Amino acid sequence: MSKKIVQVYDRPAGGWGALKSVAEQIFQQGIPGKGARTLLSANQPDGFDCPGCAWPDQDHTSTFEFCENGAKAVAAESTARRATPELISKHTVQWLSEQTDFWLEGQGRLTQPMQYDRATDKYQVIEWAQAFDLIAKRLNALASPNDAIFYTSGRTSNEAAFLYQLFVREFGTNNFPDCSNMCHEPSGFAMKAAIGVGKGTVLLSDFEVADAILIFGQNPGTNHPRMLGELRAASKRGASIVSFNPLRERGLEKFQNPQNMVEMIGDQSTSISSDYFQVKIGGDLATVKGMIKCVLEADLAAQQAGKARIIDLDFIAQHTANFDSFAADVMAEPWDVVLRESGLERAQIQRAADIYIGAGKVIACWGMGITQHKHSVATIQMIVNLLLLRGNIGRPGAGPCPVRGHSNVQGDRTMGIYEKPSPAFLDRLGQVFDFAPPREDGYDTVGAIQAMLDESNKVFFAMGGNFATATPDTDLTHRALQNCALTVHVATKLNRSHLICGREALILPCLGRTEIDIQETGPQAVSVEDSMSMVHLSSGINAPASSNLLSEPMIVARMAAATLKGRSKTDWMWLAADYDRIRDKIAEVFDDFADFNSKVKVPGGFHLRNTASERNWVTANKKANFYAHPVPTDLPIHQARQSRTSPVFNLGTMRSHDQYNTTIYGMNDRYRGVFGERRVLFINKEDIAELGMKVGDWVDLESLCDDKIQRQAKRFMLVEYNIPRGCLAAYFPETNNLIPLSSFADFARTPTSKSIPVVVMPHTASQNSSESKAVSKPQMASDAVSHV
Ligand SMILES: Nc1nc2c(c(=O)[nH]1)N[C@H]1C(S)=C(S)[C@@H](COP(=O)(O)OP(=O)(O)OC[C@H]3O[C@@H](n4cnc5c(=O)[nH]c(N)nc54)[C@H](O)[C@@H]3O)O[C@H]1N2
Ligand SMILES: Nc1nc2c(c(=O)[nH]1)N[C@H]1C(S)=C(S)[C@@H](COP(=O)(O)OP(=O)(O)OC[C@H]3O[C@@H](n4cnc5c(=O)[nH]c(N)nc54)[C@H](O)[C@@H]3O)O[C@H]1N2
Ligand SMILES: [Mo]
Repeated sequence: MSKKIVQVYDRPAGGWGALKSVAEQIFQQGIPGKGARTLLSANQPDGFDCPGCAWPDQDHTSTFEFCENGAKAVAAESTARRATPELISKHTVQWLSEQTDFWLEGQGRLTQPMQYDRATDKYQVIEWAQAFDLIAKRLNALASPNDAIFYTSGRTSNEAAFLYQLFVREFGTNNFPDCSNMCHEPSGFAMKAAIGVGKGTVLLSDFEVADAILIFGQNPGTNHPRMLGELRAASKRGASIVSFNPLRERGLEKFQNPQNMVEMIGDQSTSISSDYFQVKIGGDLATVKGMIKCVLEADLAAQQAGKARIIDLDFIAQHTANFDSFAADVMAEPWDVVLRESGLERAQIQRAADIYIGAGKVIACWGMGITQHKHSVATIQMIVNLLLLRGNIGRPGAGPCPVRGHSNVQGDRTMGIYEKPSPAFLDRLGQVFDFAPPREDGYDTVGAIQAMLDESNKVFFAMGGNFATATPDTDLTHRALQNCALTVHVATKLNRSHLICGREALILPCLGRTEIDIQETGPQAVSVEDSMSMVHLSSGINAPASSNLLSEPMIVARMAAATLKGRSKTDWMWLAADYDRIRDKIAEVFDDFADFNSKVKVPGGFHLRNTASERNWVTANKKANFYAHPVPTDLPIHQARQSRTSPVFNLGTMRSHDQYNTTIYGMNDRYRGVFGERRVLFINKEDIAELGMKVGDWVDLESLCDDKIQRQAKRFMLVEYNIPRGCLAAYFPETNNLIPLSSFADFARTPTSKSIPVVVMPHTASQNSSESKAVSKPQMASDAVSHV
C-alpha cells in the first residue's frame, strides 16, 4: 500500500484540499466542463436547490457560495455514468448484493423502471404503465390499507410530498415512516412541548449579531460546510463559539475559506471555536444542567450582593411556566453526578456558563450528537431551558437552531409527511379534497420495521432514501423487508435497499433536482424549505439522465390514478401537469402558504411564520415551559457496564467526510486523517493499552442488549484519536447492525445511533452476515501510524 491509512491532518478545514477534492469528484463522475456549470447553478435564485444539506443560503441570491460537499452531492447526481438495464439485468441480485455500497453508487444514474424476477434472481425492464398497474393491484388486494407502508427520505420536494401524503391518505393510511424519525424527531418533539413549535427560531441574520454560538453534537465542516461561512464571520467579529463534542473535529477548530483569496493565497485560516469541551458521549444533558446550576448560583450571589440579576426575571415571569420547580430540581442535582456523567471538570462547566452569562444574545445549535440517544428529548429540553433562563428566544441574535440534515426534510414534515397528523390538518385536507382521511396514527420507522417482521405480505413503498441501510438492526431490517409481498423504490441511483427484495420488487427511476422537469404545460419548478423555514423554488438545468425518467410528482400522480381509479375525486393527472396547481392546493390546506405561487416566485422565496420567534407560545398553557429532567444514570450504557467486569464502551456512529448518509462518495475522511479505509474505530490511547492491543489492530464489535440477540460488526482497525476514555466512534452504516431495534429515544423513538454499548474483541474470521453485506470491504493495514 503506497499511502498510509492514518495520517496526521493539521491543516484547517476547507482550503485547497476542498477544491482538490471537488475536482477529483467531478473527474470520477466523468463530467468535466458540464460539471462546473451545474455547480455554479446550485442555490441561485433561478437554479436548483443544492441537494446537499438543509443549511440556508444568504438570500438565495448572492454570488456562488462554494461548498465542497454540496459540490460532491451535485456531481454525484449529474454523473455521466449510467446504471443501464443491461448492466442491472446481467447480474443476479445475489451477485449485486455482494458488491459494496460504493460500487452500487458508482454505477451511476438509473434509467429504466425495473422489475424483480424471483425465478432468475434478476431485475428486468418493465414499462411504467405495467409498474403502476402492479402497484395498484397489490395495494388494492391488501386486507387493510394499514398493511401498506410509505417511507419518505428528505430530498422529496414540497410538491411531491404533498401529493404523496394526499394519495396515501386517500388510499387510507397514515403509515409514514420517514428519515426524520431517525434524525431530528426529538428536536421537534422537545421544542413543540417547550415552546410550541418544532422548528428552529433563528435566521441567518441572527448569526450576524449573536454574541455567543453554542454548538452541540454537530460536525459542520463535513455535514454543513456552508455553516462555516457564518461561523467564520462570527469568529472574526469576536463572538464566542463554543463546541461540545467528544471528538476534536477539524471543522470546529480552523477554517480556510476557499472563497477568500487572501486566506487561500496567504495560507491563512480563521479559528472557529473559542472553547472546545470534549463531553463524554451522551454527556450533554449533564453538561447543560451543570451550566444551568452555575447560572442559578451566580444569580443567587448577585441577588445577595444586591447586584443586577443574572436571569431574566421579567421574561421568566411574563413568558414561562414551571420555573420554580425546575430551579429546585437543578439545585438538587449533585455536582458529582453532573461531573461524572458529563466527563468534564467543574472549571470547564463554569467556563461554559460564564461565556453564556457574559453574552447578551446566544444561539444554540445542535445535530445528531444530541438527537440519537435514549435521553435526546430531555437533553434538547435542557438546552431550551438554558436559553429561556436569559430570554434567549424570540429576539435578534438568539434562539434554538436544530441543524437539519436532508435538504427538504423540514418541508416534507410541513407538507404532512407525518405518522401522527393533527386532527385539524386532517379536517382541512378532507374538506379541500372531499374525502374522509384515516384518523389512526401510523407507523414510524421503528414501528414499520417491527410491523413488517410481525406480519408478512405487506407492501413497502419508498420515496427515495435507502431504508435497508439507514435503519438500525440491519439483519433484522433486511428480514423485515424480505417478508413483504412487494417492495418499491423510487430512486436516482442503485442502492442496497433495491437488493433486499420482497416477494416482488420494483425500482422506479426519477428525475433529480438538477434536471429539467417538463410536463404538459412546460418546464416545472419545485419548492423546498430549508432549516430556517425559508421556502424557495428550485429548477433543474441539466438534461434528464434518461428520457424514460418520471418526476416524483408524476410518479405519485400515476400511482394514485391507477390505485384509486373510480374512488378518488382528485384529478391526479391534471395536478401533476402543472405544479402551480399543486401549490394552489397546498395554499388551500395550509394558511401559512396563502398566495404560495406569487410569494415563492420572488427571488429568495419567503419565510414561514414561526410563532415562538414572536414570543407567541402555542403550547397547552400558552407559555414557554421549563422542563426538569434528572441527569440519567440508568441508561443502557450504565446497565451494560454494571453487568460486566471487562470494559464496555459507548459507541457513536457518524459520517465520514466522503459520504452522504448511506451514499459513499469516496474512502477518505480527510479532516480526521483517515485515508482509503472506512472500517476504522476511533479510540482513546489509554483504552487501547487497557485492552492490551495496539494501534492498527483489527477488532470485532459486539453490542450489548438484554434481548439475547447477538449483534456483531466485524473487522475494524483501531485508530488512536483524541476522544474521551470509554467512548468510541465509527462510521455509519457499517455499524448499523449493532443498534437494537428496541433501542430508541424516549418519546421520539429515534434509534440510538450515537450511544451503543459495545465490547471490543480481537478480530476473528467468520462468515458474518453484516460483513458479507460489506458496505466497504476490509483491507489490511500494515503501515498504520497513531494519530491524535
Ligand atoms: N456531506 C454530508 N452532508 C450531510 C450529510 C452527510 O452524510 N454528508 N447528512 C445530512 C443529514 S441527513 C444530517 S442529519 C446531517 C448530520 O450532521 P451531523 O449532525 O454533523 O452528523 P454526524 O456526523 O452523525 O455527527 C455529528 C457529531 O456528533 C458528535 N457526537 C457523537 N456523540 C455525541 C454526543 O453524545 N454528544 C455530542 N455533543 N456530540 C456527539 C460526533 O463526534 C460528530 O462530530 O448532515 C446532513 N448533511
Ligand atoms: N448508525 C446510524 N444510522 C443513521 C444515522 C446515523 O447517524 N447513524 N443517521 C440517520 C439520519 S440523520 C438519516 S436522515 C437517515 C438517512 O436515511 P435515507 O434518507 O433513507 O438515506 P440516504 O442515504 O440519504 O438515501 C440515499 C438514496 O436516495 C436516493 N436519492 C437521492 N436523490 C434522490 C431524489 O432526488 N429522489 C429520489 N426519489 N431518490 C433520491 C438515491 O437512490 C440514494 O441511494 O439515516 C439515519 N441512519
Ligand atoms: Mo438526517
